[in-house]
Amino acid sequence: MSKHAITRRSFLARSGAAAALAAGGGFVSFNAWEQAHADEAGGGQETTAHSLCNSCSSKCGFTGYVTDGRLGKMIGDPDHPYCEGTLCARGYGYAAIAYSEDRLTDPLKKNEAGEFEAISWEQAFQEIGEKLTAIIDESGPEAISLVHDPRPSGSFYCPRFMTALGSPNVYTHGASCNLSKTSGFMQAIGAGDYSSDIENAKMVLFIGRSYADGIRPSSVHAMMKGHDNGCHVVIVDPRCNNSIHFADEWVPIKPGTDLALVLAMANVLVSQGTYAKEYVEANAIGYEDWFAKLPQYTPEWAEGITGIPADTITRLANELWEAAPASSIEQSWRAAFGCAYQNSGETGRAICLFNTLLGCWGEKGGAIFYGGAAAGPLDPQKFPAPPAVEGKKVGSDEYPLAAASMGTCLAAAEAALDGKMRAMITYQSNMAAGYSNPAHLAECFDAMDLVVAIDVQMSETCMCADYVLPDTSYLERLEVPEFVGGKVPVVSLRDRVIEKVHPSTKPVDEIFSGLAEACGVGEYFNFTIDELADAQLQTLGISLAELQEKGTITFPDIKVVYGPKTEWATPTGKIQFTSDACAAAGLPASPEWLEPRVTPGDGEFRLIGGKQAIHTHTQTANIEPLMEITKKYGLDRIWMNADVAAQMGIEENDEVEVSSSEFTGTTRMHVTQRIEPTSIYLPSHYGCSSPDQRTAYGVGLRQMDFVPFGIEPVYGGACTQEAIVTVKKVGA
Ligand SMILES: Nc1nc2c(c(=O)[nH]1)N[C@H]1C(S)=C(S)[C@@H](COP(=O)(O)OP(=O)(O)OC[C@H]3O[C@@H](n4cnc5c(=O)[nH]c(N)nc54)[C@H](O)[C@@H]3O)O[C@H]1N2
Ligand SMILES: Nc1nc2c(c(=O)[nH]1)N[C@H]1C(S)=C(S)[C@@H](COP(=O)(O)OP(=O)(O)OC[C@H]3O[C@@H](n4cnc5c(=O)[nH]c(N)nc54)[C@H](O)[C@@H]3O)O[C@H]1N2
Ligand code: SF4
Ligand SMILES: [Mo]
Repeated sequence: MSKHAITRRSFLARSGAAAALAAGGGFVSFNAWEQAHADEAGGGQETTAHSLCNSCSSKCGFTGYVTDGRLGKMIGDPDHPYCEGTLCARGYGYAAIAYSEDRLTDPLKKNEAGEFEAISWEQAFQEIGEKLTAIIDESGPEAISLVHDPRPSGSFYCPRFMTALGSPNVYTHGASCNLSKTSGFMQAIGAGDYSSDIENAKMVLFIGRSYADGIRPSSVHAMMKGHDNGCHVVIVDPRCNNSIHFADEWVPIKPGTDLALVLAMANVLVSQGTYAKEYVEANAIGYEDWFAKLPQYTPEWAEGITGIPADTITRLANELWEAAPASSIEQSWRAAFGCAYQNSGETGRAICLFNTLLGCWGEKGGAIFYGGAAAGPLDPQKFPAPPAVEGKKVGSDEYPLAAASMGTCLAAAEAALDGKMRAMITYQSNMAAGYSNPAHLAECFDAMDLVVAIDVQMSETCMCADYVLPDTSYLERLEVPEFVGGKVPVVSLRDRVIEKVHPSTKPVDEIFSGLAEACGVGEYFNFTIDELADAQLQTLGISLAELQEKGTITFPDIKVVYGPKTEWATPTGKIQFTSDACAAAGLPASPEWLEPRVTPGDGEFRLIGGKQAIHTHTQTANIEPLMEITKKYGLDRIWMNADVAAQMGIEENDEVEVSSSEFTGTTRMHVTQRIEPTSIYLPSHYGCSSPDQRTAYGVGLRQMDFVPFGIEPVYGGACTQEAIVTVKKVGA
């Protein structure tokens, strides 16, 4: 609980004036709600603490209000750059995890019969420690691996633990998120991310990214501002996604063909000579090579592949050029080229080259790069660093362009099948359900000698594990400070908001310290999380107490300065229209059209996924209030184009059977004009197969079940949309 507690009485005194204003304006604010419910709360003791949401990777800052030990309210922190004072529905809903009846409460061990039995932490640490050290002794530290979805403390403890054991095999969830696009960007511009300055832009083209569905509140705010400021927003998506509310135009595209669109738009500009010639000549290498290839990629050619009329392709290219440099193709995140197809990495590369033609890098309204702050080096006596590990991650030879910071965890899992990977630890990762074909991943886990899953509920990955270790919920733990880049970068803090609900759970720092001790490398973990957080902050002249009080502290000196960007962290120091690393890996030196792995024929569809605003990946389906919304609005249904459905005699809400080479399942159909005819859309959050998640279990279908296991050559992404399905009405 925060030391900076305020009493209910003082909070109400401060909020009274705001409540009066709100009532006069004809709407009820949180402050007015607070007033109205003050009596009901029985005047209990209220405390507050700043913390960070854990429902998705945005980790928005909020203030938690706790009455008599129970969380009652959360308000987004105005200074936090991702939330800007607003949390999304998932943020509120996911807080219920702390009180979920399906929480893991004790360490579990799988017995001979495949059932889990509760054991003590001492036994868990000791047995896992013995098994890990035995595997290291027999097969070397490269036979163990760890997969995590980076969170503040996880990003510190996971690599430290693995480095202490001598293993380079630390992976993020990236192979199922943004690995391909990040790796493609790296080849072109030497950076894995950029941001479209949509608030100041004249035009932004979104390709397979929906701010209004795959939510980060600040992105939604920026899109709203951009729209209000007259920015021309275009959405290229097989579905008319919910960002249409802030957009002018939906351009339906056949999934997996975005590379053809980008190549053709580049051809339009280069063949007309309407591109930022001086900028390209001064900042890029290899453009002559790419330009020489472009004439074959005519808008008419691209129309045949993408389904987008040639004159629309020409118009979009010209509109982007007319708006340049205050225009860009937005960087996207996951879907179209994060980890979807065997051409995802190359699509990412081509998008960076197209933006270069616009001369928009660093420009106001263009595509900009954020700076960030970081903690300085720690006292080596108190926080001794384990010796650096020399070797490369498993998978980096086969997937040489996979960004080294992420690696491809799928290759690590597959290495189990030939006995090379013997143990895997997962932290806050549901790899078995969400990263590729679950049946294949279960085989990989089966082939390992040891699988340890650290989670808060019985995920599908936990079901594959030999040991399951129960973390505290995010509301119950302090984590290391989180540095966030932005127009003005910040540092912010996940702090304890409530006391532990289940006494036998342990926070992530204690879990890794316990495991390290049991593996004989405890000397690298001889400090508390409070000491570590404070020491990191002190390197910047901030104390833990100060950050606990403020929640978020800004670094205004590192703010974005507009102007053409001319420095590039590529091997050549230039924007690389040709990349030696791509050529060495067997790709063309500059991007060319590359087909997706599969293409639907007559009577077939490509299965695509996508986020819904009220759910996160697989982790919120078991949250009752969020699942109620799903059920009320039939959000677990799949989508089919209305004309196609009419031809097939399928109507709204019909029960349908969906089949791929891997899986067959039944669900209900949503018939709509908001999807192009060759796609079937399956929302990404359903089909939980863990009976212990009683709310989520068995609701809807799981996209990954239909997807054949496959890894994008060279880049290492999961190829999550290289899946063909057929659909028929049940009983027809
Ligand atoms: N509500 C919610 N918000 C989230 C998350 C969440 O789980 N839930 N997760 C966060 C995370 S980690 C991420 S990575 C982001 C993901 O954010 P996004 O990348 O926006 O996520 P998606 O919903 O997977 O895909 C966006 C759109 O791409 C479209 N699409 C699918 N295939 C193609 C294609 O081949 N071409 C084109 N042009 N479009 C295609 C889909 O129809 C969808 O509308 O969201 C973040 N925010
Ligand atoms: N089916 C499906 N698959 C997906 C996606 C999807 O939307 N649907 N999205 C893709 C994308 S964009 C991404 S980024 C990845 C994300 O991949 P993951 O990060 O693996 O996300 P989740 O599938 O939500 O699984 C998170 C796991 O962490 C657990 N967890 C939640 N809170 C805590 C905590 O405080 N401590 C610990 N130890 N565990 C906790 C949850 O119970 C859950 O089992 O998934 C990818 N795969
Ligand atoms: S975007 Fe929503 S779910 Fe994600 S961290 Fe922010 S409030 Fe939480
Ligand atoms: Mo993601």
